[in-house]
Amino acid sequence: MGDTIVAVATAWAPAAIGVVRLSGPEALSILSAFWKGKPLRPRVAQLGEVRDKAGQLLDQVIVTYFPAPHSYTGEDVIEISCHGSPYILRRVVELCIERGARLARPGEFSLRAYLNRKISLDQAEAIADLIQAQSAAAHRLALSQLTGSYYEKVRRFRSQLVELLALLELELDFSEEDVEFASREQLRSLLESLNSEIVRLLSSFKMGQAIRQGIPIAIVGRPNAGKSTLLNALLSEERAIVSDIPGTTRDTVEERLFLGGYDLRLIDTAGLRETPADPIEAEGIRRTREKVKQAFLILYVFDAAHESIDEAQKHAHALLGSDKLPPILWIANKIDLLSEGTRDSSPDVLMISAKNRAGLESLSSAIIEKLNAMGADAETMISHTRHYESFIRAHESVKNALNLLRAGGGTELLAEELRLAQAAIGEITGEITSDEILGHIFSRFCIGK
Ligand SMILES: Nc1nc2c(ncn2[C@@H]2O[C@H](COP(=O)(O)OP(=O)(O)OP(=O)(O)O)[C@@H](O)[C@H]2O)c(=O)[nH]1
Ligand SMILES: [Mg+2]
Repeated sequence: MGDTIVAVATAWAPAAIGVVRLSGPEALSILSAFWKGKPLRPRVAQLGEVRDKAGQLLDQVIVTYFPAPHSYTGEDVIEISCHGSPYILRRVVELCIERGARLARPGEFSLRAYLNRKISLDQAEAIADLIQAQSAAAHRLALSQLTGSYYEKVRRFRSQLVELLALLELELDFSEEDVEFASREQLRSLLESLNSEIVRLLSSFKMGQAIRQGIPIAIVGRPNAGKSTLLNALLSEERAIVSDIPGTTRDTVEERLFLGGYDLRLIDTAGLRETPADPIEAEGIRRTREKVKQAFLILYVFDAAHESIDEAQKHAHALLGSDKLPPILWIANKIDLLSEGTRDSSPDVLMISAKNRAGLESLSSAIIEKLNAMGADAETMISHTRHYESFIRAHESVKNALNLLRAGGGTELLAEELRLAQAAIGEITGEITSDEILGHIFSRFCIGK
């Protein structure tokens, strides 16, 4: 800290405008060396020129000056909006460096914002998420962590723990007098509700993480059922090879699909059968089983011209087992080959013709409905491993505290557990942290943020 950093804050590609950002005590004096315009007034966009050392005009720019502490980083910040030419942007950055600025590291502006207490650590992570969010769901989670329900929940947990702890500590101060400031009954009920809220939050982690990274959904079924045809139909693109030879798909094929505000990782797999034709197909089937384990949802496709739903389900369970399977959507394909009367319609089965792109809308709605039923539409979710690990520790301590209460344990031990829980949650917001953690978090950022 202490030095002045500079970076291009927008993307490196020709665009209408591009922004160079300076932050630090020398920001104003660095700018004034090449700025030709009226003296800068705080938080006013001002038109002027950038001229190089020889006095040559480089660009007409708009400059905004945010004096400390009312800026993103809490330091003096200057934003120079240039024409978005990568050449101009590079030259402006060079001019700043010639005058003593240093090129910022990834996330360094946000790191300074955190160190100057403009944002908390979980908010800094949320800003990185917001920039990277590609789906409505990921955007919603990032906002929830930035200023919304997740942000508030974490702070409420912490303040509840602080309050309880204060009562217990008061009791310890007066320990000679054998008084109970905190009613044990009240304490227990508060801790129990805290406990169940943490348990609920912990269970959201897998989905929260998948929403940020893409929710894996596997298309599974016997060879020739039409899985690859379905993948192509959903993507509206001839992505996977389709043929009437069973065992066409050897390796898994994965593509992103944005559907209903979710970022999905749609995985086409090798058809499952008991007796693979060769070792390559056997390896393909092994990979299918792997993908099934990782998937959040299975689209099980069967050929309705050859199998009834009952037969298909029996086969599926024989091939996949029924242990710990993700939820399954049953999809009867090739209904174009069936005459009206023979369609075995059941409310649990989606009837489609992948080849004719029939029934895809109902299938898409069913996928979204299933994900929502799994809690994917919740707003308050844990989406970072770092938070998850802290919550696990907070949970351990809350559980220990409850056990102590039930066993009539001493105030001292109880207070210690609450202190640990409070510290674990303090790590999430960044009140307690190490340089190693900071380095890891801010390296995820882009340069200029
Ligand atoms: N009539 C009809 N044929 C279909 C339909 N969907 C797929 N097919 C045909 O079924 C055959 C197999 O399709 P694929 O999509 O390659 O089947 P797959 O399940 O990926 O098969 P593997 O990769 O071998 O496991 C191809 O000849 C497709 O044209 C459909 O809805 N109707
Ligand atoms: Mg295939």
